[in-house]
Order: sequence, then C-alpha cells, then structure tokens
Amino acid sequence: MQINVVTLFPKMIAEVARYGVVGRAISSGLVELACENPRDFATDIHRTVDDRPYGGGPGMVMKFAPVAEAIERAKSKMPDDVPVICLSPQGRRFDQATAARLSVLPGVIMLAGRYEGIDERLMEASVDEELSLGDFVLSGGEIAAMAVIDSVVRLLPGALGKDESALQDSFSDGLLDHPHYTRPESIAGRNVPEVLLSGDHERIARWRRKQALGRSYVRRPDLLTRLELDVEQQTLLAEYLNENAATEE
Ligand code: 9D3
Repeated sequence: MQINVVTLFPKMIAEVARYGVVGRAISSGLVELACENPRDFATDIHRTVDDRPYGGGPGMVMKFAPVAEAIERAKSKMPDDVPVICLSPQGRRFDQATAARLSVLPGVIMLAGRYEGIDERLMEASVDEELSLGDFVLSGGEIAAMAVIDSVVRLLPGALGKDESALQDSFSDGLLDHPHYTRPESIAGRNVPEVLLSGDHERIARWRRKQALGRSYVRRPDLLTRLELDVEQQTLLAEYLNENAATEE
C-alpha cells in the first residue's frame, strides 16, 4: 500500500513512522510512506503557504495553490484514482470500519491541515473525503493522519506478528477488551483473579468474554446497543452485573 501525506511538517510523520508495527511494515516493503510539503510548491520569495481569511477574523488560512500542487505531485507518484482524504474537525468520525475500507485500497493521499483550515475551494476541487478523530481540538491534521495510518497498516495482511493478531483487537468484535495481568501474582494486596491461575482454559475464556461484555456495558453502553447479544452473552452479562453489583466501576 502506498500512503502519501501532504503536510507542512513531514518530519512529524517520518518520526512516528519509525516505530513499532508501522515502522516494520515500511522496512519490510509492505507500506510505502512518503510526504509532500506544500511549502516546496510556494512560488514567492517567502515561500508563503497561508494568508488572512476573507471576511476577517483571527488566524490564517492555507492557500489553495501550494496545497493543490502538492496533491498533484503526490498523485503523480501513486496508482490512478487513489482518494484524497483530509483530516479535519469537519469530517465524519473515523472508526474501525473506515480503517478496514481504506486498508484494501492500493493507496491513499492524506491531507493534514494547519492554521484555521484550508481554502474551501481546495476541499471542493481536490478532497474526496474528510475524517475527524472526534470532538476535541488538535493543532493540526498530522497526529490524526498518523492515527489513521497506524490503524490502517495494522489491518494489512502480514503487518502483525503472530502475537499481535488483529482479530482479537478491541472493536474487531465490537466490544472492549478484558483486563490483563502479568507477574507478580500479588501487588500490595491486589491479587490476580484466581481463575487466571487455574489452568482451566475454557473457564478462562468464559471469564474473559464476561469481563469484555460487562466492561463494555458499564463504560461504553453505546457499543452494546449496536450488538445483538446471543443467549450466552446475555447470561454472561447478567452474571457480571450480579458479581459487580457493589463496585459499579
Ligand atoms: C481553535 C481553532 N478552532 C476555531 C473554532 C478551529 C480549528 C481549526 C483547526 C480546530 C482544530 C484545527 C486543527 N485540527 C485538525 O486538523 C484535526 C482534528 C481535530 O482538531 N480534532 C479531531 N480530529 C481532527 S482531524 C484534523
């Protein structure tokens, strides 16, 4: 998969892309990651990429021409018809289903904005889709672009090692994960749940399914309303609520 990020801060992208799953996917040739910097396409002596907003107000707006040229350069290096996706607070909320949809494409161009935004005519002319990470304020699109890239690359066949199987990731079955424990067995009176020490793999699996359901119900009820719980899941959830009636997390 080919990914090109159009950004004024390509070093931010390059640094994050050195680590972990994404870093290995690039080293192994599974992913090709490149950047285009609109500043390289500015033509005036100051290499200006922003200007004051028509209508007045605070902040600056990214200019049409340098961004358009950077996108055209990115397209010239990519397969035909790759989408241009702008990370923006005005976008639809990014989710795992969107990650899955993007992961089957031959490439994607991601546009990360800075300042108050990008000239709306660039959106109309060159952007196919806008994605947001959610209702909080970032300083620009780069961190959002890296979040999208990370989640997409994890879904590429061969990106994860044996131990990292994406199938068991939170959200792949629409639920939160169960709790995890490692040594030591006791920390200041807090003990690992007995079932995890039992060696009874069916009991352990059932306990984990119960925890995943119960935690999802308590912490993210919105996740459960979209699921049709089968009979076993309804039983597990009822057990969880009985066992945790006092704690209520
Ligand atoms: C404080 C500035 N805001 C004035 C009302 C508007 C604003 C402009 C530009 C807010 C954020 C940004 C930069 N954000 C992104 O580029 C961005 C983003 C985000 O801020 N939150 C969640 N997802 C994303 S994706 C891109």
